[in-house]
Amino acid sequence: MKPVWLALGSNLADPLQQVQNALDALAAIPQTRVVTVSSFYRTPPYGPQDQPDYLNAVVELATALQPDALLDHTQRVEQEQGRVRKDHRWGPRTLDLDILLFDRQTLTSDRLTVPHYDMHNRAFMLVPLLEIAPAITLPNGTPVASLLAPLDRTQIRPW
Ligand code: J1D
Repeated sequence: MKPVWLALGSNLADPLQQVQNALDALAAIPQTRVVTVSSFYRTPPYGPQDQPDYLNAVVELATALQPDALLDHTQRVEQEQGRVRKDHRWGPRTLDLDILLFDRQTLTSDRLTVPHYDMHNRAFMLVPLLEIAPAITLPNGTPVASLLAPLDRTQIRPW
């Protein structure tokens, strides 16, 4: 079993329910268990501002799956749980599951970039990650805490 850190994000009207459903679905992935879940954070949108605040969290999994197989499952969960019915049509995606770190591996493929390509800019990923793994490092040895140091984290609050 290898440790994996996943970021969860939702800005649905009821993101708490979205994220709780996602955690249940993650716990049901074969050869995988949920080890630790961070607190839930309320974070202002990064990027386009004309949208609601997000609920962000990070979960540590232990998995015997290969990275691509785990991604198949997380993308399935996004599809199944991350859409809401609106006027009989599938609404926009409301759940994001991003693989931040997969053991100590560095991966670059069409589907997957690990460590996550933009985590160094995203305090909403780094704050919950460091809550549950304060001493964690990137595969190249860089402490994740040093990525957070230059970022503004003042807007990241408890949900
Ligand atoms: C896609 O790229 C996936 O579908 C995969 O196929 C692939 N991928 C590559 N590397 C991956 C990896 N390490 N983990 C998972 N998938 C990987 C995903 S992606 C899409 N999408 C980029 C996002 C989604 N989130 C947002 O857009 N602001 C706050 N406060 N909180 C948020 O959660 N999320 C945002 C934005 C709108 C930017 N702002 C946010 C939040 O990043 O990596 O191509």
